[in-house]
Amino acid sequence: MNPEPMQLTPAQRLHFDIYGFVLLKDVLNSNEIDEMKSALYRMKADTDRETKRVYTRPGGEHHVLFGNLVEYDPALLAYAAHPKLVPLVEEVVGGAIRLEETEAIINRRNPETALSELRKRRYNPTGFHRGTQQGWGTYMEQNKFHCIFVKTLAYLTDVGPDDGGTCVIPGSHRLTWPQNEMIEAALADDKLIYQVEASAGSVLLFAESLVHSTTAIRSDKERVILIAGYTPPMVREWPGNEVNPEFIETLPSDIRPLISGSDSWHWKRRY
Ligand SMILES: O=C(O)CCC(=O)C(=O)O
Repeated sequence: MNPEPMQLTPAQRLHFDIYGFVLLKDVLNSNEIDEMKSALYRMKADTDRETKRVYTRPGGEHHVLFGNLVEYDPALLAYAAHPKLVPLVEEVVGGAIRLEETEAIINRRNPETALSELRKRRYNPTGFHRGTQQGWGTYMEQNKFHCIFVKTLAYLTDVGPDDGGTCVIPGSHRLTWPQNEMIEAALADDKLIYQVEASAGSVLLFAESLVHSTTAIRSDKERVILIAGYTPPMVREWPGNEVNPEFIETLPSDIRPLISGSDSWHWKRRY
């Protein structure tokens, strides 16, 4: 018999509905963290990574972003198909899901920015954005908030107040305000911003309609995060995240629809 799929507790679901995110503690164990982190450092050193379809967006010496990761290493595939996380994402999407993207960021303090500058503000978001919005990317079903684009962001290093935890504008996931006006208003009063602090192995589950940002690091610690994005199966992957069909053929049949989106319009809803 299959075990009951994991669910958000009522408190976690309420947090998600009110604020647009919830931090899940101790999701990944130390083996998983080590395997995922070492795959990402191997990728960073691997000049041949493009042959496995990985894309790279360098943001300077101190910040590198990799994408389309599942073919690169089984530990990264395992994160995208994580049995603890997939049911929770399905719950807030409202049905079966497909993988839309995988990305990772390894970043440090930007040596070109004076620490005194970074100390002037409580939070230093580097670029607030969102990938969908209230109205066309969200819906209510049986009184619960749902989003058709949801991410899980795993912290693979401990992230304290100076270590660049993700910044969010809580509650923005349900607002129809123009994005720029929300960002401007929140930057004018930092009580409207929340910066995540988390131990390694914690996962931030959030709706992509939530305005969020990478945060400049003030400490000397390097941060490593791993991200997976999901949508219902009829939605396309983010450009650059196309997974090789030959690789999909090699996958166990139970995760093939998740990685490929093959269910398409035959969406198995939860309702
Ligand atoms: O770097 C972070 O903490 C946030 C990453 C992000 O903005 C995203 O996944 O869209």
